[in-house]
Parts: sequence; C-alpha cells; structure tokens
Amino acid sequence: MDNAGIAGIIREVGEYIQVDEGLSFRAKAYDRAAETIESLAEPLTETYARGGLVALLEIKGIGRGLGDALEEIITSGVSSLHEELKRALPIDLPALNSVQGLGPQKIRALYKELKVRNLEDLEKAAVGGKIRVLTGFGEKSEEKILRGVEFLKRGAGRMLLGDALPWGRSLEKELLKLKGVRKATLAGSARRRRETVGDLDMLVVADEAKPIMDYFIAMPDVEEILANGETKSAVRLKNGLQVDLRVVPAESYGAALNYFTGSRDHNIALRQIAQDKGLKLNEYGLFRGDVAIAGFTEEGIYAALELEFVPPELRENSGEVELARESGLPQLVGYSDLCGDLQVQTSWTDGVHSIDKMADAAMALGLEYIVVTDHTKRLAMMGGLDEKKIRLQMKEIDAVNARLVAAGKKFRVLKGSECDILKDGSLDLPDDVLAELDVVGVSIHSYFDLPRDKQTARVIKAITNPHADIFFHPTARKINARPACDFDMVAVLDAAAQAGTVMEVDAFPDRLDLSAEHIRMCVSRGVKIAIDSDAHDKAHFSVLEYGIAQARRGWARKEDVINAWPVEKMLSMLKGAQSYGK
Ligand code: DGT
Ligand code: CA
Ligand code: CA
Ligand code: ZN
Repeated sequence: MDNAGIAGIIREVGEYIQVDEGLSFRAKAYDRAAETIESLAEPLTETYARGGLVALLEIKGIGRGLGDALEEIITSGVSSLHEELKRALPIDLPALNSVQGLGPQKIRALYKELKVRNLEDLEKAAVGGKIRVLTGFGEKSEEKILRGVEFLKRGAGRMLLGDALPWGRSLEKELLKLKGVRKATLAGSARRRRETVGDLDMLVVADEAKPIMDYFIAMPDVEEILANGETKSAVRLKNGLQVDLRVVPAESYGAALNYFTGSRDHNIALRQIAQDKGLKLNEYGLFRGDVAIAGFTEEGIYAALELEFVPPELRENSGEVELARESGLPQLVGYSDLCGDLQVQTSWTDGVHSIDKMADAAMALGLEYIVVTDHTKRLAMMGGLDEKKIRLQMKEIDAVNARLVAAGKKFRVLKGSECDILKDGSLDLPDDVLAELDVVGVSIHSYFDLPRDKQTARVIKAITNPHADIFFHPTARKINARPACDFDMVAVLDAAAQAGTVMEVDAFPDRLDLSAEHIRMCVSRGVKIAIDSDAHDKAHFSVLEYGIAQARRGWARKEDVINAWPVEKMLSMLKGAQSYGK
C-alpha cells in the first residue's frame, strides 16, 4: 500500500474516534499522523522493510499505538482498530463526510442526537427540519446539508474518468493477450473522455466469441455478472465500475466502434446524414440496400458519409457534424503538444516531493519547464508561503536551475505562486513579491458560496490585478464533491480578455476545471488557456492527459494553449514584451 492509502486509513480511524469520543487527544494524534504520513518522502513500506517498527517510531508524531497500527497496515493491509471502530459505530462515515459542510464533529452530533447513520437518514432529518434545532446547526446549515446531499445524489454512480480509464486500458491489454483476439478497444464515454463515466464499453474483434466471454466473466476483479450472452456480456467490478463487452466481426468493427463510442446524439445526426444519402447506418455497417459500403473502420464510415473524421472528444452533436461536412473542424491541441506545466506544488507546502524531484519527473515526461506554484500564507494548514519563505524558495530555484545548466540540461524551473484570493478579491502576497515571480497563479480556496454578484466582483478584482497571470482552477469545483462557485462567467471572461489573464484547465481528475463548455467560451472569445497538472507528487504529471482531453472537448487548438507554445513566447505573452527574458 502506498503512503496515501495508509494515511487514508489512519485519518479515518481518527475520524471514527472523533465521532465516538469527540475531539480527544487520541483523535487529534491520528489526524496529525495522517498528515505527516502524506508528507513523507519515503514510502512507509520501504521504511518498514529497512528498519521495522523501530524505524516507524522514529517518525515525528508516531508513538507506540500508532506505530503498531502502521505495522499492521503495512504487513496485512488492514487495521484491526479500524475494523473494530467500523463495527462499533454503524455509520457510513465516508459518505457522510463527503457531504459539503459535514465533518466528524457534526456527524457525531447528528449520530448522537438524531441517529443519523447514512445519507438517507441525513436527508430525512434535513427534510423533516430536525437538524436546524440542534446546537451548532441552524436553518442555513440544514439547507446547506440538503443541497450537499442532492449534489451527491446527482453524481452518484458515475466514476471519475481518472479512476475508470486506467481500468479500461489494462482491460484492453489483458484482452489483447488472449488467443484469437485481433482488436480490443474502449468505446463509450471513456473514449470521448467525458469527465465521469457511467460504465465502460469494450469492443473486441476475435475469431471466436466464447473464450472471450468465459475469460471476461471469470476475471478476478469481477464482483457480479450482470449479463452473459453469446456476443455480449456485462460485469460489475469490485470497485463498483460496470463494464459492457461486445465481440463483433471484423467487418463491423468500425461501425460498432462508431456506434458504441456515441454520443447518442452524434449517432443520431450521422444516421440522418446516411438516410439523406439513401444509406442505412447501424452498428453492423453502412449499407446501400443490402450491400455494405463501409464498416471495417471508423475512418471508412466518415469518408463514405463525406464527413471529415471527427475526433471522439468532439462527438456530442454540438456543431461538430455541421463543420465536418465542410471540412471545417478545428485542429485540436494534441496529446503530446505540452512543453511545460504551470501549476506544480512541492514539499515547500503540501506537495510530497522537492523542487529537484518534481523537475526530474517532468523532464522524464518530455516537458521543458515547470512553474513552481506553492500555496501562500493564508493556507496556513498547508504551510502556505509568506514573503520571507517564498524569497528563500526563489533562491532554491536559482540553485536548481544552476545545477540543471551545469548538467547540460535544457530544462528550466520557473518561479511562481498559487496566490490565494482573499475574500475581498485582493491577493495574499504583496506586490513587490508578486513582481519578482515569473508566473502568478491566483485561486480561490475559501468563501466558495458567496452570492453571485459578490463572487463575480471578487474574481474580477483578483484576475485583473496587474500581477495576476493565470486564474487557477477557476470555479473551484470538485466533481461529485463540491459544486462550482457561482459567478458570471461571461463577465469574468470579458475581464480576462481585457486584462490578458489566462484561464486554467486544472487537469486533476476530480477538478477538470474549467469544464468543456467554459473552455469553449474561452476559445470563442480569444481568452487563452493553460493546461496544468496541479501535481502534488511526482507521479501526478500523468494527469496532464486528462486536462488535454478536457481542452479538446472544449475545442481548444494549440494556439489557444499557452503551455503548448515555446517557453519564451509563453512568458512574453504573460508579462508583455518589455519584461521578456526577465
Ligand atoms: P455513460 O456510460 O453514461 O458514461 O455514457 P455512454 O455514452 O458511454 O453511454 P452508454 O454506455 O449507455 O452507451 C454507449 C454508446 O452506445 C453511447 O454513447 C451511444 C450508443 N447508444 C446507446 N444507446 C443508444 C441509443 O439509444 N441510440 C443511439 N443512437 N445510440 C445509443
Ligand atoms: Ca458507457
Ligand atoms: Ca454501456
Ligand atoms: Zn489550489
């Protein structure tokens, strides 16, 4: 298990203890330990392999009890204390915790006073007006809880693309290893790279269907078999993900891939075009009468319909079919077009790895630069940087760059910040510090639910600050967890266009912020975007792929994406020609 997994269990133990006995010393110790574990550079499994329990006890804040718990988790994957607490407190803590505004302290009160154990109980209590009368709650917090429950219900059953796609890809690989399998391709919303997927749709071309079906329903990760037919089966995996699998003949592969990639509305539009030409399009092929004129490949289908090939990310019937008719589709930003990453956290704040390590990891992925953008002082919990610390960090970045030059590397580390936007729209660092940075990102981490007019004014003030270069994760939403901040996007984009401020597409799978619709608004207004990983760990650069997918879904081209440009051009755009090369 990795450190994040271990920290997750430890944190949950602390939360159960808090529900049970209040914010006791023990509860706090577990919470702090979870935080410590998350910030450790070395995997705990390695620490343990190196020096056993003794090595664990050397970690700050890990006493005997915690050490034993860690040893147990490392060696067995579970904590008996965790299991015991779950049995003793029959509440769905993860679900209740995911309601915005609820934490262990409030969950404790709801459980003790109203016997609230799960989301259904919570919803009933809120609808019945029972929560407002409890001490520490009120009418407003009751409303907020209800909104939170509704928000979760809307997202229920859809998995983040970032969680589902890796499963789809490894399944493709496994299937391709089977004898007689000629193609295995993920279709559906995952191929269109939607932010979340309802299920995975897998297509296979094989000599014989039966062995594929037999393998599929017997995979070790299968929890339940939902359907088992001759050419179509469906299973639910242990992680909750549903997978549909179809075996199709080679001559239908392109047609089936097109049909099952969707979207439904894109399919309907294509079928209409086929009809208008006196043809028939279905998942078996494109037919004139009984004769198939296309079907082996998707390209063949589009060509026969006299359409430009439509990239899957655009297939939502939102104008792409009309443009494909005129060969007028945009040339989308490509998956290997990024030169750098403009939002990277390091161990100076809540990131796991040092500036050096992050630079190495980015370089290994073929990037040419990163901008270090640690949090600022208002986020004290995450060790946000004040003026003094960020100046020290700048010195370290100079040293890192000097080492890179000495080693003959072309890679650069740029100086930046993820500067917190305060409630009134002013920024969390003074002007003279901001002026020394190469790239200033600004972002919201508090007061998410200000009224629309106040939020709009706050955002516009922040992004038109002469030092602000990029608006990071603009709506601050977290998919399935926190709704987007409510502000007037049109007014904000107009202000951004005027001020030359760039809008970010934060690629982290639970953020993907901006949305495709908002990206399209940027593109049509000439507002530039940046696709950033928001990495807190060297492994996180891989999420850039999801940000690129999102940008493509928003119709963004290379010229719209500043980190797809050479670094000098990017910097001179941000700072204006005068400070070029600064
Ligand atoms: P999801 O799974 O909810 O994230 O979204 P999809 O798009 O993967 O939808 P899914 O899994 O229900 O079906 C896969 C594809 O099959 C869908 O994108 C288009 C096609 N499809 C499904 N039902 C229909 C339909 O009733 N009409 C048409 N034209 N296509 C359909
Ligand atoms: Ca699907
Ligand atoms: Ca499906
Ligand atoms: Zn942030």
